[in-house]
Amino acid sequence: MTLYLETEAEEGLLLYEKDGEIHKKPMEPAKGGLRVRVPVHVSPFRYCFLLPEGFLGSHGLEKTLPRYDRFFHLLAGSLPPWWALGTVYYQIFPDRFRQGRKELAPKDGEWLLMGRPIRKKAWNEPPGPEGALEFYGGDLWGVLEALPYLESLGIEVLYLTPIFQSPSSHRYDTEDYLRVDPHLGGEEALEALFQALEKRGMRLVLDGVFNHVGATHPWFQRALKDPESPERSMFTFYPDGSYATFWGVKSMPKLDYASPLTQERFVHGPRAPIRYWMRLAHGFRLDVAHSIGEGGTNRKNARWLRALARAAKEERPEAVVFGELSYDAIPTLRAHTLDGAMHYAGFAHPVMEWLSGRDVHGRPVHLDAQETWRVLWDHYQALPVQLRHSMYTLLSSHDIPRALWRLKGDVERFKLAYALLFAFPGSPAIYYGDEVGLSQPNPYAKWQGDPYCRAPFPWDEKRWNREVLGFIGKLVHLKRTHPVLRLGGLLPSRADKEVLAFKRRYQGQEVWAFFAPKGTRLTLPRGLDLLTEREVEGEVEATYLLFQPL
Ligand code: ARE
Repeated sequence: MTLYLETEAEEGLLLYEKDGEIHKKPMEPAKGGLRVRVPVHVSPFRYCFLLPEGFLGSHGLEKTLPRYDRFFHLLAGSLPPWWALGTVYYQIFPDRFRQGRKELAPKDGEWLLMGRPIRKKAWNEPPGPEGALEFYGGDLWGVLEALPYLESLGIEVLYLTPIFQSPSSHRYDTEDYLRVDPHLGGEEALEALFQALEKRGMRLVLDGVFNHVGATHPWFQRALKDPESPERSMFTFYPDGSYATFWGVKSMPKLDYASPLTQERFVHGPRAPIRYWMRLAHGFRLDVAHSIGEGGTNRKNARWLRALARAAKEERPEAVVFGELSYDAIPTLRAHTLDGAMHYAGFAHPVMEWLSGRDVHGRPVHLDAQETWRVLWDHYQALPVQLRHSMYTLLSSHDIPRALWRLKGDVERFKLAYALLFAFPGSPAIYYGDEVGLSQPNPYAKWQGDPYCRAPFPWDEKRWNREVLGFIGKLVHLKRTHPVLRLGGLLPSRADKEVLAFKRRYQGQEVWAFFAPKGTRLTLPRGLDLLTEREVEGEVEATYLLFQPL
């Protein structure tokens, strides 16, 4: 395989690791930089460069030889499908997006969840503190109805949070993996949605909750009631009678992947949901991917992530399988596991900390543009080279406060954040409603995402922020029509306390991106302002700018 390095340097060496030793290979000049053929003999293949100005590894230039974990990592073997590179996702929380068939909605008090009756709320009521118990009655027929809207926005892939039969409104407590929740329209609605998406050239990613099941799942009920049952092996029971869970949540007993029965039911068997549903999906997001493993822990985590991804691809070779990795995604991704990650630490957290002055829990933090850039750059550089463009990258999600709310309704700053999301490498994800300026009801004094970030989508267009909608639509269009934004490498540019700037470069095309919440003055050559489609040259004032030199 040939590696290209975009650089001004005229000579350089490739340094790579083999059998614990460093080997050297001279690089030859190529257009815009240097080139070298690499002998990939193990995966990950670890390498860095020696250039006249120093060693270049995943943490940037260093004066001395970097440690191995600061080398670049190249994976051999299966790659993310081509369509997942820089693609535009739209995340839907099915109970809250759109109601297609009123009669499907659960009725007030229809069943108990953790001993309490569920509630049916009106579409325009704000979400209250009872999250999991509150149903609005959105369904998959509603999503189907909304496809013209989503297509006109330019969305390429829908990611739905769980849709299988479950007692809560978030449906992360699965009761039956082979049944689409009847309140969402059942398999008939999923099939119709899938067909309609395919017709439009769009795709569907489902949420795979395979770390735990819901406590009402018959497998767990059997295990709980009968210690002799075969299902007992699927979970981890402790001597005091308690059992392993997701995060201490009793209604979510954790699966033990050491059990052959768990393996059969979730990985190898034909009815393993990740196989079974590949007929009606193009991929899966693995919920709590970092936690899946054996013995009530994440032991052999990489092994089981790999096995799950392989199972999906056996059914559909072009499937995408990415993990929810809410901490440091790098070690998991380097271990040859998944096609990418729904991640927070590498983008959403630093960007929102910089722009809002608070972390995801509402604690004050101070991060300037330069420090923010450092985090983004380090994370990007440290990713396995093949996965940089398939990372599911977001600003808002169903687990964290909405970006607009965190920015206290400051639309200009919100636009800046979205422009940065779309300019940065990765697959940008729009959380339903962000594009029309949907925010959260509660005051800032009570800092919380879930359940307040899950308000129903406002279909009354009078409530839409048209400016935001037009702006995000424009960003989607730019991402889709400019291969440089989709596939281009990332290059550092100016970074100081006030301005975060970088370049993207791809096959001779460049885009320069500038972000300065307080405004900045730039001196530019002749070029195009991609957002306004106007030609600019010389001194300009900007808070954000996507610029293409001519
Ligand atoms: C409910 C309540 C919460 C309460 C929680 C614990 O609504 O207010 O805090 O219970 O008692 C699902 C539902 C949630 C529900 C939860 C438990 O959607 O509404 O919460 O089940 O019943 C961490 C994990 C990460 C996880 C997030 C939520 O590492 O895997 O927390 N995300 C997934 C899904 C969730 C889902 C589950 C897991 C369970 O996306 O929607 O919850 O299936 C910071 C923190 C991290 C945190 C991360 C992301 O970085 O430090 O710990 O991740 O943010 O939020």
